[in-house]
Amino acid sequence: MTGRYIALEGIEGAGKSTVAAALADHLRGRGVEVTTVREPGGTSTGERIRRVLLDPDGSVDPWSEALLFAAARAQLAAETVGPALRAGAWVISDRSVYSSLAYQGGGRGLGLAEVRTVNELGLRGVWPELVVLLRVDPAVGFRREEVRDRIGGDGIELQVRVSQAFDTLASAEPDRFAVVDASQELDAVVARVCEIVEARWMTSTAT
Ligand code: T5A
Repeated sequence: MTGRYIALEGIEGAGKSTVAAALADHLRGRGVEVTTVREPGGTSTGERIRRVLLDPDGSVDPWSEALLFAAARAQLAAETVGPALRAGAWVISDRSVYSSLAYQGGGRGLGLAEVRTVNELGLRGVWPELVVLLRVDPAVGFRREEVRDRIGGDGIELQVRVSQAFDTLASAEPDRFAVVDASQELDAVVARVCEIVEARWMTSTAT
């Protein structure tokens, strides 16, 4: 048996962490075994890489940045996500490989295809089955964010480019992506995301 791999995506302040936790609670309430992870991070190695990547005082070249995100993700796939899926758990991930495509590929201008290739090498098929894109105006997301990391500190212009890249990715893979208006009240966003997941995989047992 294999589980389901669901990623919450979007720009800073879209609500990914909050909605990922609420979705995990919802699914556990429905009897599903859930593993939650975040990117970058989620493993001891990955959390160390996270500190390097997000240190506001750090200096990281764009390709070094892309490769560090890919390295943290490869570790997470090997150590946590792959084994959880093989054991039949559902993995809810706060960000995923699609963040690298949007931020490094689109936002930093390294190219979506190039960044996809380096990530594919490390992930070896461990790839999100459903990507929920929480879509919000960059100015709104930016206002919601309480603490700015090194990448958030690069300003709203980066967020605008990242947001455009997410839209491109969603259009290119409409079966994998579900786009949700994250400018709504939080309760409405959570309800919509739970509804999408239920409709995709749990319709026959939905209450
Ligand atoms: N990154 C990451 C890359 O460049 N490449 C990659 O491959 C990866 C994986 C770290 C940084 O790394 C970059 C992107 C980031 O710059 P992170 O730790 O996920 O990524 O950091 P952020 O995205 O910056 O996390 P945030 O916490 O800002 O955003 P979230 O998770 O989208 O938002 P959340 O849930 O924490 O909510 C923020 C606030 O908004 C409120 C919440 O209550 C909270 O106070 N909120 C709402 N308020 C009103 N209405 C709603 N609908 C709301 N939804 C949330």
